[in-house]
Amino acid sequence: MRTQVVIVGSGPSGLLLGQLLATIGVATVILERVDRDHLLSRVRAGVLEQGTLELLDEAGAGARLKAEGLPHEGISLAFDDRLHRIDLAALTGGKHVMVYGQTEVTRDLVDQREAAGLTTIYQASHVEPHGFDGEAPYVTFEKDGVIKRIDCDFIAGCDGFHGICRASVPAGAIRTYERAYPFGWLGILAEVPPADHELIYANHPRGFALCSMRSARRSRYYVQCRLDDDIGDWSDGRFWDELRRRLPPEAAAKVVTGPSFEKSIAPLRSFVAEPLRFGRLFLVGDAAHIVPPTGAKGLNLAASDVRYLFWGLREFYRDKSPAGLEAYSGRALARVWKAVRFSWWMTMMLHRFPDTDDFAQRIQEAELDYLVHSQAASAALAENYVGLPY
Ligand code: RFL
Ligand code: PHB
Repeated sequence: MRTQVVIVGSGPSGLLLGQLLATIGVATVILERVDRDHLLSRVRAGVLEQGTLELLDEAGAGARLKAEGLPHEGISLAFDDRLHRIDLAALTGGKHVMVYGQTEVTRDLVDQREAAGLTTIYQASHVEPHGFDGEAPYVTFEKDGVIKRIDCDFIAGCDGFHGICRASVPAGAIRTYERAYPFGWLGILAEVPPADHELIYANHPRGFALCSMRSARRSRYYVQCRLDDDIGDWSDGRFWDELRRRLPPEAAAKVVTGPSFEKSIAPLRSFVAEPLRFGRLFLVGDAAHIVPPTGAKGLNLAASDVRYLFWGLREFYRDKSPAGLEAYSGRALARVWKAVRFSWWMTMMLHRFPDTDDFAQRIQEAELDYLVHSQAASAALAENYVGLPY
């Protein structure tokens, strides 16, 4: 079997790249480890930058997003028992973000791919990229007990943090940077109206909390927890009590409780691998970098990488020029590192660290106070939150 680009991984990066390439007639095959139902049941990100919306639209997957997404023009920071609104739109010349679940983004892209009759091979195991340092790369995998091979021009490693593509690069050719944080986020989904019409990021002596949503009837909440916490010890009752204790009274009073239908703990990590190109293999999205979710940047960075790689592949196939592919790693990483910085900074400012001394605590309080009272500082947060320009 032969195609132009083999895409490993059918998460948002792989699907979006596949649909964009389809708009210029470039053939792709997606190899995905899990089955279709599993893929469509994952709950993750919720905040999309305008640049991500534009790219989804360009890929032909923007219609439902425009009809059902919730545009947000502000967020609130909560500390000292008060809410402080950051007016994203006023501080950025009218920009906003869209609240729309990653689960829905994935579904829209899968629908689009299926409608176009493009190939995705689910439950492909033992996927392995080969020959990407030469002119004739190929990928092998096992499906239903049979080993298969696809020859291609390029391999896009869109297979997430635990994927095989980054792991296939010789150790001496790649450099990684990492920071692990000493806590996790316990997240729930519940069929209850959100506490507020905008997101609330709370710094409280008991730990961070976040009020988010998926729709006017569905809420997404998170509380900072210990990394060794057992999910079984977090009953719904305990979760709701803890959430309300960490919010200012005016917000806590508006929390509507109900049974959760999803509950999980995620560790927080910053990670970057460099470069993003190894001959004819490209790393994209979580396969190359991870940010803590505090800045709402992971999915948006995946879309940012896809945009630059799409430009490079378009230049290669349409104009017969390798320049865009050669520029991919540098262009993408410049944007990645700024989002890594922003996500790290939001994480440091909003969480309680187990080993914080009094000095560090007072610095964190001064930072929050400065942030909400300085137009320049608020504008810097807003500019990053809505997404830096391309
Ligand atoms: P994904 O989504 O991990 O998809 C990778 C796909 O590759 C498949 N795969 C393989 N396939 C074949 N062979 C192999 N060997 C394979 N190994 C893996 C996997 O099954 C999977 O289908 O990576 P992608 O596409 O780069 O997308 C990245 C985003 O999913 C991620 O950055 C975001 O979810 C991060 N994130 C957030 N991002 C935002 O922009 N805004 C947010 O508000 C936000 N909130 C979050 C988040 C992530 C969270 N968690 C759980 C990590 C909140 C949370 C709690
Ligand atoms: C979410 O709705 O899941 C969400 C929103 C904002 C974040 C992280 C996650 O910063």
